[in-house]
Amino acid sequence: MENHPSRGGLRAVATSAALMAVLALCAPPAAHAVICNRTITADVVALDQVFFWNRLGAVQPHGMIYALRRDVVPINGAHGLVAGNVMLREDKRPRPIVLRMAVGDCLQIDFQNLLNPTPVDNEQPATRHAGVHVVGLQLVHSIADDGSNVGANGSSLVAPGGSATYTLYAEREGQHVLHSAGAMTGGDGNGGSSAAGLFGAVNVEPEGAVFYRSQITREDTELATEKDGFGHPIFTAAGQPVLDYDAVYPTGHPKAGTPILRMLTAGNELVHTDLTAIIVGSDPNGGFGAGRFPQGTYPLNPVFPDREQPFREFTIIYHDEPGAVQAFPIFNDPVFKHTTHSVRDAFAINYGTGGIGAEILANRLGVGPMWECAGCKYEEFFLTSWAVGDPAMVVDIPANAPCTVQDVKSGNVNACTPQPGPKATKAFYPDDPSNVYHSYLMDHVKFRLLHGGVKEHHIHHLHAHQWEFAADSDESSYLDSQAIGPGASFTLEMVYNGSGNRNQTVGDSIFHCHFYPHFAMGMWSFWRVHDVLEVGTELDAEGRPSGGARALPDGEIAAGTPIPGVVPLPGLPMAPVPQADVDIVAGNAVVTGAGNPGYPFFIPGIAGHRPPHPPLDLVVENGVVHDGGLPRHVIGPGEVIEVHTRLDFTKEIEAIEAFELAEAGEPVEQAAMAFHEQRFHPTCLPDGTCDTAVGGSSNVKFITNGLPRAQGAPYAEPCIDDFGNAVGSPRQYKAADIQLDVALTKSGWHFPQQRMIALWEDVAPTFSGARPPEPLFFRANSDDCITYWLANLVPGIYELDDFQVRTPTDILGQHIHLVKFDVTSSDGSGNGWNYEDGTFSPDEVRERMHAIRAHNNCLGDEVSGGDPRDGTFTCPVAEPHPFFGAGPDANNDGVADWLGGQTTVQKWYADDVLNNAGEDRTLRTVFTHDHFGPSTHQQAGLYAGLVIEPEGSTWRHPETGQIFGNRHDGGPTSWRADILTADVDDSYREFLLEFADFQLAYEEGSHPELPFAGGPVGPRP
Ligand SMILES: [Cu+2]
Repeated sequence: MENHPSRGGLRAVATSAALMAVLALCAPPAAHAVICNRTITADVVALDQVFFWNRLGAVQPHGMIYALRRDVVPINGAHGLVAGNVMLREDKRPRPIVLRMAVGDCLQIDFQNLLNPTPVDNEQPATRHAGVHVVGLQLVHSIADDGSNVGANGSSLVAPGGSATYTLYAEREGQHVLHSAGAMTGGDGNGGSSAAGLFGAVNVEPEGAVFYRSQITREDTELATEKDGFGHPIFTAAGQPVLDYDAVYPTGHPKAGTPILRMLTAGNELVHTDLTAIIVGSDPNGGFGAGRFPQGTYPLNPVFPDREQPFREFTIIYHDEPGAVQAFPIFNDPVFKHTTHSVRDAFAINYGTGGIGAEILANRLGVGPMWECAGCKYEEFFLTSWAVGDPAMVVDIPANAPCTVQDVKSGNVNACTPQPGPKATKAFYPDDPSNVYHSYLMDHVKFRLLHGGVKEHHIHHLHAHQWEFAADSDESSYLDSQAIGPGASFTLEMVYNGSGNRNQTVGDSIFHCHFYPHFAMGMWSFWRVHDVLEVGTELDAEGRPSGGARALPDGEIAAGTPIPGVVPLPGLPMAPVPQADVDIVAGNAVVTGAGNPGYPFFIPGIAGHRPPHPPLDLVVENGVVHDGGLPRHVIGPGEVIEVHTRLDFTKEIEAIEAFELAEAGEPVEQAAMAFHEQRFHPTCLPDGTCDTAVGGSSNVKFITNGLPRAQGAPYAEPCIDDFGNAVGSPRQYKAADIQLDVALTKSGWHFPQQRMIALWEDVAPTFSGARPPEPLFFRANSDDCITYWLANLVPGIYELDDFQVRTPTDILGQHIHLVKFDVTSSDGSGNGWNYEDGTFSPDEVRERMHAIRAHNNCLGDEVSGGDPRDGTFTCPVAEPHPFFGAGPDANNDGVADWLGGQTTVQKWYADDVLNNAGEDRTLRTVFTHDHFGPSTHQQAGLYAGLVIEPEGSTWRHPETGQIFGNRHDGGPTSWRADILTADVDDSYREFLLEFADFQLAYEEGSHPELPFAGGPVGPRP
């Protein structure tokens, strides 16, 4: 503590009194020896480990990681486990190590440095000393527990071969970045050993907690299942296996005597270091309510109605600057690298990435799961598992084979040619095959969010679920986006019992860095919420899904890819077993039998291709379907014309096989809707206690949404209270995405491809210049049930300009934050195995019609017709948009631009956010944007804001006095308003500001050769 020079007698006295008080508060640990509830031991080594970032081929030859000694083996058995001769066991996926302890425990890390004494390549730091430094935990014995070499302290790092012990104490729940302080910086400030992967986490659980595995193989599910006297597995009356959470591997098994699910041995040694876990507060092997934490463990907060349940934990570590070797040599090509640099695999979560560049290139090269996806154009298929598989999957033959690291680094695009077509035959690591984190509907979930990287800040954003910044405060900020910097960490406790949120929405919720360049460079993953029990995919002797096994579809791997067994939380009603059967035939899921097959098998997609729109997604108004003449469908292989140059990534479908899908849902979708329309499903507890009487009065019911299917919400009606009742005041918005030349400054700077959102009645005045262009700001009152219509009047191509390459932008969506919605169908995006929830550009509608007509040998064309089958799905013909008509012909191609225009539906609920006094704090300010092409055009203006006002408010223009929100399209609206609240004394004036960066703009009169070069029609600001 610094001694400040005194500036006067009185001041000096005050200062020293304050100093004394501070000293008393931080009395040194030596004076109060730490008393450890338990001492947990972890036998940790550091090793060099090559790992793949994903299935397309990005690789980390210079990888350095931590692992438990029991999880590594010698590379050369003859030399034993010595520094430089170490690798992970074959069945163990390279992942950041996660050590767990509880409040009041001590953690003793017995560390040995088994790194190669010399760097394996010139990407690794030269320093080979290493240790384990944990950010923020207390040192128990001495400064030697710090795992560092700083100041005048002795070094607590060790050279290769050396060992050290670090003992740490935890005082409060949370999570702590763990890393080596041996090589903290490297060349170009790249972060040394952390960039290579040498980091992990220590998670501190509530006092007394016991930790279990959450995701396991089918084999482990079977081994952990209770057996009868004959050794046969015991199943509940509803067909689920009865689990013994404390089972150990049997005699004769290579891991005999080791706990299967429990992460600690009886002697408190950590034997599992999974990213995911089940955290339990008391004995899990019991009936209803088993495994709970003691009452009073957490303060009350109405957005967390039951914080004492056992919970599922996802450890999510963002990291950057890994120096990954890319999948394809084109990333190092002297010309092309300027186009591909910003889309390489460079930003990661838990040693996995899904960079958009390699995905698009794989499609263009005809390799990987997207190898024959004709409909995959550009940014829009980036996140759909239907086309690209689950993110960060690792397979036996990567898509870039036979390219080597040397080929890729050479920067010579001709150094190798990836063998075209499907090559991979299996996905590895069936308990952890991808960057997908699993739970069941209604599971209480906490994210342990950490930044293990070295340089950049990130914005963790999660779809369809929220947390509060400080869950222990009932006045804390309600969030779905939060900044995190290197070394920092947060616990994100998910509101309303977590999985599926208040409306029990099944499906994939993506989380990603909201900095788009980082997102595009691979920083994204999924939280998958299941509606049926998953016991793990049955595998054959080679580790592939067995014939007839339930597995995920795949565009490349014919046997499909494994689904981990998702261990049920103890003491809670288990998800039912799937009703209809699933097996994989030639990569596609085949559903047989009646009832719900479970997510994602009710979604009628084709593996390796873009998924269909959701059912009940097209607007029907006065009996007219807003489909532009093209009904709901899914497309398969086809013929395309494509360009991929440094400046142009155009792709057009020429001929395509398409299959019409019922707008009301195919039979399998209707079966899943019927399942989710039933709120209570009698089921069993993990210990075998059942409620098999339908309508019986026990608590053993699995809960789903229970309200009828609706437009924009086929499986999870958002306007619902916590007891399953329909709620909310209806509010309707009708909006359109438009493109026009917008003036941005008084001096005439303008942007010809400005893309923005306007309400329907505001579109014409905005085009004519009568209304100044502004971001769409719109409002709802708390408890409003919002139906949002989205028409897309934007061209299907972003034209080449001085800023960006020519790219397809064939679909736009309205992704929204904070409000409640059905994530499969109102996410405004196409993430994971969900539907493609967006509105096609009229250009895309006509292009698909053209290709379908070509495939079916229709006479004439999609604009004028000319075939007797015109107007059927076989020979579709474009229709004008029911509200906007056929539109202008701004691009002078002889076809009205809006011919074929569609309108789709989103449904959102502005639910309340109560404090302990029962006051509604409202969701407040809600960001909304397109999620299909944000890297292309968010900076071109495509963003908006929804503000949730107090319940019962009216809104008024501050200057004209006009009342907002009474028009058929939800307008009028503005960035400013007087908010007249129910209690007039609370009324306020509101100004809404949308900050944006990288706005594209041209000087007045520059580049007359560009499209729309005539300058803006509209007024200057
Ligand atoms: Cu980021």
